[in-house]
Amino acid sequence: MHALIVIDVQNDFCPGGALAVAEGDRIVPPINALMDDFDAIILTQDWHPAGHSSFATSHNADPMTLIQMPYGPQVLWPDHCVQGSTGAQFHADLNTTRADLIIRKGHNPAIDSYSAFFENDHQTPTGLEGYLRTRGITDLTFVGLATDFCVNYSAVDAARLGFAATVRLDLCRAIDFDGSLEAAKTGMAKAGVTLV
Ligand code: VGL
Ligand code: ZN
Repeated sequence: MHALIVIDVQNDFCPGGALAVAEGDRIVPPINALMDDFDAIILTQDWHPAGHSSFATSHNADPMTLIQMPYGPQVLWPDHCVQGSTGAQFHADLNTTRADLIIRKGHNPAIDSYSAFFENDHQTPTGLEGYLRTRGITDLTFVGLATDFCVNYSAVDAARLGFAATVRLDLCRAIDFDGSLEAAKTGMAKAGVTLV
């Protein structure tokens, strides 16, 4: 069983959004077209409460600066993907009808969650691993936003958990903050993720 995992294709990560990723919207039609090739479709949705601890505004700090949190370093982001907001909705053209599961992450006010599997403490599970295992899904292909953050963390966790993990780099787009894209590619390859 091979699942397509579509990471955070939401308005705030697309041009015009609060944390816009260049060309983030360009991947939507080819992702829709790819869905027919998979046994299962899973979407993730970044889903933060207002005042989330990953927001720069919560610390009176500038966006894109780094702070130390109890679980390690954390980039402070512009307010984005606030629960129930238009920015948190999926891109209007994304085919959400085909989705078997939508997993929401980042809802814990105190911990960010880049990965679809674990919050950024690397311990608190989202439940996705259990869902995949009980459905007999062994192979995962990742697409979506952003290559260097949520796709990267999700794919690395998947490989560490023993899933066969592939990232379609052509169907991802990156924030590329301070060398983060190159570091992510190196880290994913080292973790055993297949980069296509
Ligand atoms: C993401 C930064 C903050 C992502 C989510 O989807 O890559 N990046 N929240
Ligand atoms: Zn976020």
